[in-house]
Amino acid sequence: MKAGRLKQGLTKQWLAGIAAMALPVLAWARAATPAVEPDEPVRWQLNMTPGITHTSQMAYDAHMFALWVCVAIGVLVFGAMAVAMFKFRKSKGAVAAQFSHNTTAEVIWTIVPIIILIVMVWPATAKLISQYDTRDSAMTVKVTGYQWLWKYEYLGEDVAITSRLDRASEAMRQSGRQPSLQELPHYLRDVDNPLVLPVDTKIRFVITADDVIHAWWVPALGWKQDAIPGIVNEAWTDIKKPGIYRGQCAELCGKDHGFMPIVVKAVSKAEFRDWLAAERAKNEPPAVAAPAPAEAAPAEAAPAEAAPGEAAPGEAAPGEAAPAAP
Ligand SMILES: [Cu+2]
Repeated sequence: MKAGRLKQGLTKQWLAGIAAMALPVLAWARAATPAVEPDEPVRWQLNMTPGITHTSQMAYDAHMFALWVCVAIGVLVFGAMAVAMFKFRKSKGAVAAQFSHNTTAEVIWTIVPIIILIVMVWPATAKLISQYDTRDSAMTVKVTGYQWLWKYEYLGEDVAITSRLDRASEAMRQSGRQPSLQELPHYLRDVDNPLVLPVDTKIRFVITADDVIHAWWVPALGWKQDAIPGIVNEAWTDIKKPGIYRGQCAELCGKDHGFMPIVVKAVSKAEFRDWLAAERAKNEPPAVAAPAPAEAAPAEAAPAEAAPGEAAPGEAAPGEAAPAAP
């Protein structure tokens, strides 16, 4: 009788505990994001998204393949355990087998995992090699990380832009107020000048930094690349869907590390050509001035609010910074 009451009390305690834990989760789930952009994660999302590039699709495929291999192994192992526990239990009179060595069993449990690993490694390696193959790209963008903004140079196009936290987010963060999703749906995730890229184009990136190590990361593209001073890293992408894709610096780079977001605006090829022409026109000297020398570096023609590290000695001209294709 006493034990029964104790058990009842414990059950009540457990139920109350679970309910208390569920409350914040439910509240969090109800606060829906107002505008969901393509490939943005959504609340209660269980799986990763396939992304919008070749690389992200490959990562998704590798992940799904590995997941189903794990599911099959899980079903087999837990199934065998369940059968062993229920069919051969002591109460049914089962007696434990006595054996110390079984060469056949040992060979099987060595060979089978090796085969499974090879089956998984083979496609994963092919995907990895393809991820690093930057040959045959149609254009190159040089990305330079600064404390705390990004500079994008369209190599060979005489166009360079700097991209920093948008004014609305900056003002909100300086004010110390608590922003709401309605007021600023992309608080700390918006920039003044997004990186405009064409869709269905193989774009090569050369990525470096001017001061400390940063990392350029847009999850929808499917990769993240370190931006290291003195080193030029390479990456590539081919965006399949026009849209806005957001990311951020992924390397702790100083006090404003959390305030240097990345925004990629993927547009059609025609729209991109128009945008590029408009940017180039902005950088052209006024008609009254003497014609600029042909070798004027695009960095000199950058907007007025140029990067702090702009004039740093030893900063290579965009063309020089691009390493020869492997
Ligand atoms: Cu950074």
